[in-house]
Amino acid sequence: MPKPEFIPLPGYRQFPPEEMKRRAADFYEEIKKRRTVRDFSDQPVPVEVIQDAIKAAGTAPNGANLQPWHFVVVSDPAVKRKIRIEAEKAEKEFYNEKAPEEWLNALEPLGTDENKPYLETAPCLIVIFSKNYEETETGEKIQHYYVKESVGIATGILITALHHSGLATLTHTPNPMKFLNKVLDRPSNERAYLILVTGHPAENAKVPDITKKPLEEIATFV
Ligand code: IYR
Repeated sequence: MPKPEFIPLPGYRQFPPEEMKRRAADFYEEIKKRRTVRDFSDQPVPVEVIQDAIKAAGTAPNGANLQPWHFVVVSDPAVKRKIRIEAEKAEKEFYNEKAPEEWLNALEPLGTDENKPYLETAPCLIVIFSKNYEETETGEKIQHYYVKESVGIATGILITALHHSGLATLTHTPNPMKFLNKVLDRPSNERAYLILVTGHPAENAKVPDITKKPLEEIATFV
């Protein structure tokens, strides 16, 4: 990568403390309404919303600014169907054979199982791929760094952006996910990271009545 010029921080705004506190509190009020949804309606979503959310995800801090990610947006019903069939195959094995008892017990309160109808019902599946390296047109291999961390942060921003637009999401990780390279025709340097099921919640969508740990439990101020 050529050495960039250094420029004054673009678009930075400092807020007076009171305004800063209000903004922080407002954002918490907004983001705490995000819930993982498993009942989706088939109502379509504007592609511009998905495009802007992915652009937001693409601003994530990442290793050496090599941006080790690729997002595949699936709305074609035939492709969604293929993904559902393969995911349910993998999940059937997970729930019935591979998952240790302790893991199944941990999942019990969430009521998940091998059936994944939302992979077809939801209008949009965003399949996130991580890239451990990149190959240039001349065949040169460019190593990527902190790939999992980078893609995790980008995914967090993507979820936040979609929530901010009024869409619901579900992070789905069929195990294993190798089939996604084949179904979506992605190259071997890409590895499926997760499927972000995206859309509007079904009218009667229900979520488990669970809580988040309080601040004292998740943070220490020294
Ligand atoms: N991938 C499976 C199992 C699963 C695992 C965890 I950890 C969850 O928080 C939820 C589900 C599935 O999607 O059902």
